[in-house]
Amino acid sequence: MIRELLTSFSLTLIDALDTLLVLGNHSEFQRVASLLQDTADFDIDVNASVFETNIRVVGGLLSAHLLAGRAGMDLEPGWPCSGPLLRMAEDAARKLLPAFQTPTGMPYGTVNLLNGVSPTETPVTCTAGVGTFILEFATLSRLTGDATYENAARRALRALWKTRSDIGLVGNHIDILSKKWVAQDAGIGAGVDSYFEYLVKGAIMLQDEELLSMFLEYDRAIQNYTRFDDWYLWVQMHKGTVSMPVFQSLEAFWPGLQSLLGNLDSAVRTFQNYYSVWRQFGGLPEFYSIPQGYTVDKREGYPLRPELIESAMYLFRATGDHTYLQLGLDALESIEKITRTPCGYASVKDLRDHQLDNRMESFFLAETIKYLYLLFDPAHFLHGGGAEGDGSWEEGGEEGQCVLGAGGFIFNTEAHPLDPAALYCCSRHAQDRRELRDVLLSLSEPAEKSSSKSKPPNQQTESPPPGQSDSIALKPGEKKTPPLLSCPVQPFSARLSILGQVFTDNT
Ligand code: DMJ
Repeated sequence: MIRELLTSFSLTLIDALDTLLVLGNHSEFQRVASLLQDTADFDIDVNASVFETNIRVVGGLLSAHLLAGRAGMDLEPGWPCSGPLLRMAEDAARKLLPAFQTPTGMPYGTVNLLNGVSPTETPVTCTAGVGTFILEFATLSRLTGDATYENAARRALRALWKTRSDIGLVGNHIDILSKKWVAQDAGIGAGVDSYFEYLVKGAIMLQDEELLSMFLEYDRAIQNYTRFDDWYLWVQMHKGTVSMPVFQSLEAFWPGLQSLLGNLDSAVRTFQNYYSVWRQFGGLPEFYSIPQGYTVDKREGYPLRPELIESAMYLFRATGDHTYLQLGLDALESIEKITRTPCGYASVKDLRDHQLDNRMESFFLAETIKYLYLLFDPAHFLHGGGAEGDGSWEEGGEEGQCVLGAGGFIFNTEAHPLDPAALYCCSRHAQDRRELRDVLLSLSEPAEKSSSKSKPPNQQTESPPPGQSDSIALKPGEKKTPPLLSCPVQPFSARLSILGQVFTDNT
């Protein structure tokens, strides 16, 4: 599937584009961004994974769009609320929307980019394939003013939330039409991982308490039923009995996520468990049997995944402990010594004998390299929180009203950074324009007529995303509440520290 995507719409180029900027290669970023604008085509007869296309292509284009100014690209007036890379991201996302047109709102796993969902498509989707859209889709909606994307992602999230078991867990694969759980293993790894990641990061990026409370409820059940000695096992979602006592390499994102929530002690202990596996093999095997302390048959490979390095980056930022730099050095050494080939870095087929595979995943360029670089560059602008004049923020928007990057960045699950300040700035401008239009309409037209025109076309049937209310005109008895985050008056990091108290109170 990914191979198909790669050849037909430049998946690797899109996935790797923002890494060029992170490494400081502006000229190559500009060349590739222009090349993509001239050549990438999503109007093709290809069956694509809805999840992968979203995290790699939509996410990659959105972050390239948001970073285009720093890369020295020519920006059109109105950027970051408009721009060619944003339009490309929207084109790609529009191709995914037919998958969400289901009675439940939960998406199919695969869509044909030209023809929509095949009538023979399976309705069985993994949990992450349902719940990993809010970051990209809300970014699109808030930058463009078209609420369709965020509404689709939220509808899917709410539908999935309702399917949790009586003990508060979700399984691995669900029938999106009947809402029946087809695979009932509950855990934090493959098939589920980024669902939890998006509840937390969505809560932070959108200052959204609904997403946060969903996560906190899941987290209570996860800690209760799946955690043993700071390992996380797989359990039956209805009974909580252990079904697979394995650690999967994909689970290594969890300590990083915990550190975002302020659960540092637990994050550090779990990281140490995972790091001990890394030291045993010089990499993380896809599956590791906890009771046996060894790899699992046919899952001995290490496809250069980023997750442990990603967690090391967050934990080094949070603690300053050099253990995390040591993991970075170990990773660099393994990657250079074991996986380097004349034309790329190869996935390790078997960590026991360091046999290589003839493939390199695009997440190696999008994530592994980026997180490694950021681990060793704590002053990088993507870490945020810098002082005025250190390049951590830039101006954007009409007449430069947007202060971009000042509140840090949220990485999507493919390590594509998204800028919450841009979202707030663009949705505020869209709101200003709607308010101005409402005022002008109310002056020129009779009351009922103007009220029927007050919604933008895309919001006629769906409610707008929070922060994008249609009108400033207050209904009788209604109080105007200030937005949770006001850009650019208050830096995002300041708001985050307040939200952090909510996180720690509950855990
Ligand atoms: C990436 O494609 C994403 O992080 C996804 O959520 C799962 N992990 C792979 C890389 O390991």
